[in-house]
Amino acid sequence: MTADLYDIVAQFAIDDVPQTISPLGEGLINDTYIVRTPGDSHDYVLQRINHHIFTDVEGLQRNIMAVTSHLRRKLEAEGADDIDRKVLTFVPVKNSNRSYYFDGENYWRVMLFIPRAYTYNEINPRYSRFAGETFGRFQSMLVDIPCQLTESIPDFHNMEFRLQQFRQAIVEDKAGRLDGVREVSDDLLRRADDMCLAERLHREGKLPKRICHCDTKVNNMMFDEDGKVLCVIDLDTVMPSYIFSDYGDFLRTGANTGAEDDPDLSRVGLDMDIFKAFTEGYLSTASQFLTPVEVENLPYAAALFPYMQAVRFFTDYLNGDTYYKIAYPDHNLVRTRAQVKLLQSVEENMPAMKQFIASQLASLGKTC
Ligand code: GN1
Ligand code: MG
Repeated sequence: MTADLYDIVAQFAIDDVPQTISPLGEGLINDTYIVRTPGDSHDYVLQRINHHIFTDVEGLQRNIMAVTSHLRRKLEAEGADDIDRKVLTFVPVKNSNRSYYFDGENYWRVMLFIPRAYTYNEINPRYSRFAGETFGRFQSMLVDIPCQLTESIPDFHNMEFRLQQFRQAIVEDKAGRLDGVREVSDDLLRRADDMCLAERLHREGKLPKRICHCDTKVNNMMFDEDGKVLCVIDLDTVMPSYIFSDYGDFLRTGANTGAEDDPDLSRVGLDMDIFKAFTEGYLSTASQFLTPVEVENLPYAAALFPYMQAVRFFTDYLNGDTYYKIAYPDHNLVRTRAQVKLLQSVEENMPAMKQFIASQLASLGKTC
């Protein structure tokens, strides 16, 4: 296995010979490695793209290259310093301008490793304010990207589509697990109509799709040694979506008092301090381009993402764990229960969230 990875890295336009290649990070989808080179030269990140999930690797890489070069141009125009730490840099395949390599079986890419940068799985209010600003800025910098991006996973955050997959999993009950967990599926189905609001608004022409990150998990941001956000990573899912994706998915991961897969549900809930700090940061950079319908439905977005994630984890559980990597047999069920608990807590906090957003808008001189 290790020897193969050295062969793969040798396909890319890197002068140094790697010294070590070892696993990096905690992604649930791709396989990621850190490629260390001797001395002071650049280190790299090698990734195997999960092409069973991202079936259009060509389109996905085209999205990523368009986004990173657009962000780089903007940073240059702003006169930003340290740009190589603020946007990802992909290394082309030797003697070509291809950004990925296909070895006959797997797709690979290499990017510069960002030195002195840290990711966190948990976040405090100070960092989450920066995170809000960062994702708001990310969306706003991409508002004028001069090309059409593809949906690297079609219908990725389409709630109606996720429910369709869920209903099919119930009918098929492939792993024979449904009988023991009917209360979970009933609980999820009860909320189905309300949760499809975004798709209805879009059909009515009231909700636009914009370029979003679509996987704004806390650990997809890199911070510098002073706790300032450097850049956003994990760009596979950058695609047209509703802004709810980035707002909602950050809160789902960053404002949970417990873990995404916490087996102790008493630990799981919405942390209102994180919610407030993130929302304040997000509105400070995004309110210029958001429409009233988008702003008004931010609390809905906070509920939508734990709900959608519960539906996705539970669908995978019913299908026999074919999508998410699992660490133990009931992992997807434990994840589902934790997401439902988070959703309940978001629902309880709905009035407080609405009030806070209204107060923020008032201080920015806007109404909703
Ligand atoms: C996956 O790769 P990772 O772990 O950042 C998933 C997200 C889920 C997340 C749940 C392509 O993200 O949509 O929210 O797991 N990515 C894909 O932890 O399905
Ligand atoms: Mg990730």
